[in-house]
Amino acid sequence: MKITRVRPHLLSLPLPRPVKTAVHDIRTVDTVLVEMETDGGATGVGFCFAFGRHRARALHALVEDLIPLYQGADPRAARALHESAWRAINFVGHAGVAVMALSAVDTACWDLAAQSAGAPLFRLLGGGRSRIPAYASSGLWLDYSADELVAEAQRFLAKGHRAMKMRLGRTPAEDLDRVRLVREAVGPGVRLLADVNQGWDEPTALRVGRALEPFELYWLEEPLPYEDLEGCARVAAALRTPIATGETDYGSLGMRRHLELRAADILMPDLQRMGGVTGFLKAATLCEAFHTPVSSHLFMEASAHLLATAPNGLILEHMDWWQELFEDPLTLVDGEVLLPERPGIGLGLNRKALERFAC
Ligand code: SMN
Ligand code: MG
Repeated sequence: MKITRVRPHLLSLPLPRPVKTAVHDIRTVDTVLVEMETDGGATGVGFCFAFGRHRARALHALVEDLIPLYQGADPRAARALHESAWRAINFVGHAGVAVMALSAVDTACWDLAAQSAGAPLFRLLGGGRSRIPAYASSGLWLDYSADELVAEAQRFLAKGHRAMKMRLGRTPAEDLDRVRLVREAVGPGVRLLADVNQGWDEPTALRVGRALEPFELYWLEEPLPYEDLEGCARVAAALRTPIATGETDYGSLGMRRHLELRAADILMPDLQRMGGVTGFLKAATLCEAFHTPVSSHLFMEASAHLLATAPNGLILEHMDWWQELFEDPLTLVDGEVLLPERPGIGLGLNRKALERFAC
């Protein structure tokens, strides 16, 4: 079995409305989707993205750079191919756009490896769970009015979600009021998560974090600038609410720094910053060795398989921005995502959407 063609598609996906967090102001999700074909006629899919077309063009160039390494190779050697690609990008760096581009290629390659085994990816990897708890994350943004927050929380419940994430980082008083409002709207039985997107300093995190404790947040995410791991460790040690971080760091070594410093209670490796399925598996195993649960960040399509595989896989971030690209998007039942039983990642490609979003 041989990879005969690797095709990167540059896409720009519009959002239903601009997205605002303490660090993001997003209008389009500029995506590079990688289609990888074999001589047997199978197609594997992976993608990476950035906010901004020029940044996505940089990703596209780095995917093109990796194509000669994969073309002609057997996709069942996904891990070995990742190893050679990792060595090849040494000079440009094991972080940033090179790793993000590798992630898309590595994920497409694993999709093919699982297809060739006739198994869904999570089964090829030895996973035993066919559903995984998920939390709604495409919403409850920082600029929503109080009415919009409540309406969206109710919409999530109506869709079957039993967990959801809101964003913090306005004034401390507003943050407290907004958490109270959403908690009252959803009731005590729903898991409510809050993401500060690095918007606080340490004293604010300690003060507001303590004031939030009566609302029983499932977790408090990225309270501090991502590089302040020591500060985050102090916040995690001081608060009763679990702290989740990790989405902004690169590679399993990035996760190791968090683990060694006990910077958080839960880590959330981001597929594209881990360098794809291969890197995510390493990160999840490392977390397991440190008795730390893992969640995911965006990329729910491949991450669902990875969390279903990891014994320490906790909960999946349900972010629907890319759903339209797939023929058979993931389905949610009673707040859990069902793992597709089709071979590979198992979602197929929606060709019409590829055309519609092409740049
Ligand atoms: C997030 C990341 C990227 C874009 C929007 C929101 C957020 C998350 O940090 O965890 O979903
Ligand atoms: Mg986040």
